Amino acid sequence: MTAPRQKTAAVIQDLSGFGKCSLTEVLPVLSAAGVACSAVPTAVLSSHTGGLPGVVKRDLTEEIGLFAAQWSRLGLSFDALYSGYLSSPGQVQACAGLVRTLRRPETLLLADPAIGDGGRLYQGISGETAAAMREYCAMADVLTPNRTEAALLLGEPWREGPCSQRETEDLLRRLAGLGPRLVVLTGVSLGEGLLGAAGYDKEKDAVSYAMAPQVPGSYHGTGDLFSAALLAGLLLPMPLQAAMQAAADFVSRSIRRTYEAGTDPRFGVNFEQELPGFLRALGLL
Ligand code: PXL
Repeated sequence: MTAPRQKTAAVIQDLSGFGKCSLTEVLPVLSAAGVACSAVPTAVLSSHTGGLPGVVKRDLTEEIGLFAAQWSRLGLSFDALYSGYLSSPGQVQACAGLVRTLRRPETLLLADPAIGDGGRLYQGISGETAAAMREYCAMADVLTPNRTEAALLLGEPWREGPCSQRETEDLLRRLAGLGPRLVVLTGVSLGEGLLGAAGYDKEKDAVSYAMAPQVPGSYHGTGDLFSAALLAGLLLPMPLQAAMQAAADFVSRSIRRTYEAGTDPRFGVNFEQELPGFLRALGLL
């Protein structure tokens, strides 16, 4: 018997030295799930910008196209391209160029439009970057916004508080209208003490939910962690709802561990020690 071919992914986002987000989360999660990863660091930062002062940053926007050109000359292709946080319109456009260069018909493009949370754009993300992200997201197969990003992508005002199931499903359909065939909206609650995601498959016109216990507080990097875990499941391949549930449980348990340890929420969550449980949920252990 021949072993199934190893899946491959290229991850396009920043390398933030401290604070666990972007590449320092996405690469270990995908690698643990058996995916061979390549990385396009769009910038190198001393830490993420979510409440940690004095960040030192080196932008690598120009290198994005150069990476794509070399990889294209090498004849490389990937089962998935995954883009996350991109910090300027030029960086979003460079990422779109890389996608156009490296994407094949069978490549799954996951775009996590990491532009905001809590009703606001992230510090340093401009309205122009958000507009460029909206245009770029039309290319994606899978879109994974949180509720703030969903409102920003659709140009709608932010509304605090829970969203009804009807409103959520309407939102999913409108996000799919931007282009992606799968939309997974995070930060959705189907009841007191639960938090998770709502998914929409445009081809099947099917909505599904995945809920996990909600942990108090707001922890940095959990959106990146969720999208990485979702992609690991989708590449197995696993059905959308099962991949969403495994990702929601993994994120919830990682936050629980961090909360119980009393770690500063800006320092990122302890996902490392939850990786074995996540791999069991994927049927890999
Ligand atoms: O997790 C999103 C993210 C990624 N990268 C950097 C960030 C943020 C959110 O603030 O600052 C550098």
